[in-house]
Amino acid sequence: MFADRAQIYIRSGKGGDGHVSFRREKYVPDGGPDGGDGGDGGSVFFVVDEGMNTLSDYRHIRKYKAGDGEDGGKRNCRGKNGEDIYLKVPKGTVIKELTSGKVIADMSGDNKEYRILKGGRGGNGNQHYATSTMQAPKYAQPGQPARELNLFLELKVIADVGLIGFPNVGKSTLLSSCSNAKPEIANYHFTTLSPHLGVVDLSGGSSFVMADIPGIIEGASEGVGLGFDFLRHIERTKVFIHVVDASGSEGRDPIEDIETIHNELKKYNPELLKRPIIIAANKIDIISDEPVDIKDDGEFVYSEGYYNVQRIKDKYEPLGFKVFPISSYTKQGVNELLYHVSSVLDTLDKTPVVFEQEYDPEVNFPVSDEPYTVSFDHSENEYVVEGPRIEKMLGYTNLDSEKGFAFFQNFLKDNGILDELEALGIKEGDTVRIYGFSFEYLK
Ligand SMILES: Nc1nc2c(ncn2[C@@H]2O[C@H](COP(=O)(O)OP(=O)(O)OP(=O)(O)O)[C@@H](O)[C@H]2O)c(=O)[nH]1
Ligand SMILES: [Mg+2]
Repeated sequence: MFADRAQIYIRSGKGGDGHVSFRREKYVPDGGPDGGDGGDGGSVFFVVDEGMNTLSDYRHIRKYKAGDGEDGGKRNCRGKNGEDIYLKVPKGTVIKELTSGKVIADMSGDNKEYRILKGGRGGNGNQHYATSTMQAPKYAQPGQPARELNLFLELKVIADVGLIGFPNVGKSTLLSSCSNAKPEIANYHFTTLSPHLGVVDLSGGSSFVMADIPGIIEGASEGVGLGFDFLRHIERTKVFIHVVDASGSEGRDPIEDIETIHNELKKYNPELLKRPIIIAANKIDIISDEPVDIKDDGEFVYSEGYYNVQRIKDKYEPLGFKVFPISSYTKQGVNELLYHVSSVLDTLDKTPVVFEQEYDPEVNFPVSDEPYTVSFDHSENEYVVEGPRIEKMLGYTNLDSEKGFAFFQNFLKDNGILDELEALGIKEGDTVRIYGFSFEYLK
């Protein structure tokens, strides 16, 4: 099976702990603190690899961990940073949080590299905590914890035009006849099992990308056939070419086929039906214009296929669909179809369909309800907020980013910590210390 979905687990590196130690030198009796800082944990990145077109690698290996930062050492020795990891994915991969299904990032367009989890910051060694009143600090900051995420990766191809239709109607034949793509073509259903992309170059300079997806059958939107696996790939395409077998060579009625597929699209995502759909009435080369019979009154009777193109036009043109009789096989009518598609694309917004972020790993994570304390440190003239909950929160939050900082401020507010500081008499401009970070208090 085509691997265009995968579930993986990722973890960033833990920050190394700061070290507690004191200088010991000959002839120097009481050395000052010289505990080094912990190294930063490694981050996890996603990068687009233009050469990749499936997620199959992620089916074999499902756990990815960045390196932990090393703890700090004696003599101001800083721990080594943990190794970052870069996970390569094909262009068009949408990264979602597994349980909520919310989009974290869409690796398409300009988004070629995305840091999904930042490694934990290394903790400060005790050398940072020496003050005029505390010359031998026994405190060193622990490194920030590692963070983890379970992800769902989905490849949604990027193309301007999507070929849709029942199996065996000639979608792949059409793609191969007008582009550089070489999809498999055969006279059986579900020949195509994965999307193929081809670039269609028209004389005159315009070009577009066309995607051939596997055939759609009734129930596809509920998972029949390969169901969702297929429909997902046309979510980004702006225009559809709906290919039907106008010759009726398999004994099905093309109008019923069109209705069935419109229904499946609607059930899957009603937005899809709002996009332009152009009908390609295919296989006209095998529609015979020889009569098969003559009525008593002398009128010719033709095969069913003979009437199909007109029936399709009569029904769909008044509804606003353009109908092009074509043969993917002999290429009859194909150019007219392609030039029309190109002119429709010209009228549409060029920006690709991109999935917006719904979940930000920097700010969405479980908040514990462990205790915290708020106090005033008279010797330092600072307000101090501490406790396991605060430390954990701080560990998770990237205070260097504006969003992370705003999030942490909200956290302090929502948990009543600001109220407690106020109750202790804090004033604008006073200093608040939280695990080695100092902030000026602003209302
Ligand atoms: N005579 C004739 N045969 C065609 C035409 N287009 C496709 N075929 C034949 O129809 C069969 C199916 O063609 P494909 O292009 O594989 O059809 P498909 O829609 O991609 O099928 P799936 O991948 O199974 O969904 C093949 O045997 C083709 O040679 C056409 O215009 N005329
Ligand atoms: Mg095919």
